[in-house]
Amino acid sequence: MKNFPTEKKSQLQNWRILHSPLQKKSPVQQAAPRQAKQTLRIASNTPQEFFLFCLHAYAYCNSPFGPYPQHFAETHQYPGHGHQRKMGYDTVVKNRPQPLASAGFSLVELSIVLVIVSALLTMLVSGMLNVARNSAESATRSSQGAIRDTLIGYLRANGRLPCPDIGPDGAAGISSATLPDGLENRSVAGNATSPCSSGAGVLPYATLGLTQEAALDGWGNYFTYVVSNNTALVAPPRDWTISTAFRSGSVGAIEVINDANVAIQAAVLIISHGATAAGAFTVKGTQGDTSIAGANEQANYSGCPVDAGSGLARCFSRDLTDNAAAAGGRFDDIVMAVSADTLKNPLFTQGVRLPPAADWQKQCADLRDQLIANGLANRVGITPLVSYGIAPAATINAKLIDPYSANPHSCVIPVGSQIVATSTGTLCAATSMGVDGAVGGGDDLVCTITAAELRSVFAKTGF
Ligand SMILES: [Ca+2]
Ligand SMILES: [Ca+2]
Repeated sequence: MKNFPTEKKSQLQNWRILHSPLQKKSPVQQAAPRQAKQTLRIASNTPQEFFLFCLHAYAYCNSPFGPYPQHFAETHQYPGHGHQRKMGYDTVVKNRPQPLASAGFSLVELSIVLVIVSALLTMLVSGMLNVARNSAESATRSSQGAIRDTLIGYLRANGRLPCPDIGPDGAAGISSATLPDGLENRSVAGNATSPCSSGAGVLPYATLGLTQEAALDGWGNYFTYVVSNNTALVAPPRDWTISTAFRSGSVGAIEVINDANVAIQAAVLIISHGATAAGAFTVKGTQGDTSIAGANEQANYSGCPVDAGSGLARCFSRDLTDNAAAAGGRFDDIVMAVSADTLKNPLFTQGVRLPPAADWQKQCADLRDQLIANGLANRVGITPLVSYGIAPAATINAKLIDPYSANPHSCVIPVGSQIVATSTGTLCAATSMGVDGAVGGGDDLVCTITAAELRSVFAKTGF
């Protein structure tokens, strides 16, 4: 470096050590933050000197070929020496682009890059997992909605709901060796008046006329189906699986406890055991790992054990949590609780069934019509001594079906009962328990047929 002042040589050397990728650096230098552009002021007196500097600085300069070095002139004050004017060229240098092979990263740089990349990956992976989970969850909810609608159709057509499928018909239950066949299981196979083998099991998709796929949740495992089949509680009726037991006033035998610890009554549950599939039955006939299930999940795959207090089958529907220490343990089930009204109301609005009060009144009116028809058919005598035999040959033991109870109420008209012009009193009285399922309480429904009522009809024919 001919004509290159020693002072500048050393300044240059320092700069090279700091910025050249080929130079060995001290740990302190390595840790120094790398800057894309460094400004180094070299008081070069000529452009040639400046260019020479650039070559040795292993750096791009504002070279004589490109943006020119900026001339600077400063006045410095040196104590005792007065003012001195210093002139030269400002050199703006930046690191040379380095060949990839030699492009080194300091440990700090590398770790920053790694942190950023891993953060991005984490975001990406968790985003993908969220998308997958959301999509499986929405597929699950949509399937549950379709199953609920199918159950309403089945109830409309059959006056009852199917029993759960607990394995091939005739087998004791689902095990790894026995795949569910999608057909309901009853104590007497194929006999719809016999009780369910179990109140909980796999959704009986074939009995419902659904495909196997429709019985699978968003994670490809069978939905658990829990149906009210409680015959121990007679009023209100809670067995939905036998047509003679199902009533317009039937209520659910299941309660679902939510996060607020509120019990919601349901007639049917359609349960997905979530991403973990703890306790779920798989298409292979195996059961998902039960050892990872929380206490509430356990209840959900164990057929909702009956709660001693309420006497109802109890299951749980809570927000998703991975926290095993949360009340009820970890939980990722997606539970659709279908209420009695959700199942029955479409039947009422479509006129397939009468709502309870109208149902009771219709039974009462039908009995009244029967007595009138009997009387007219067995009319004896002529005006004014006509008698109408409403039970001339046998006792009429009319069974009025209480929509709010499993028990019928009899209305007995003894043999030989007649209506004459002077007949008074009540011929028949029956009382439904009402929505509370108990006698009294101000909600009972009464059916009363009086002699005066019948006389007023008969009068039109000749009293
Ligand atoms: Ca079956
Ligand atoms: Ca009552």
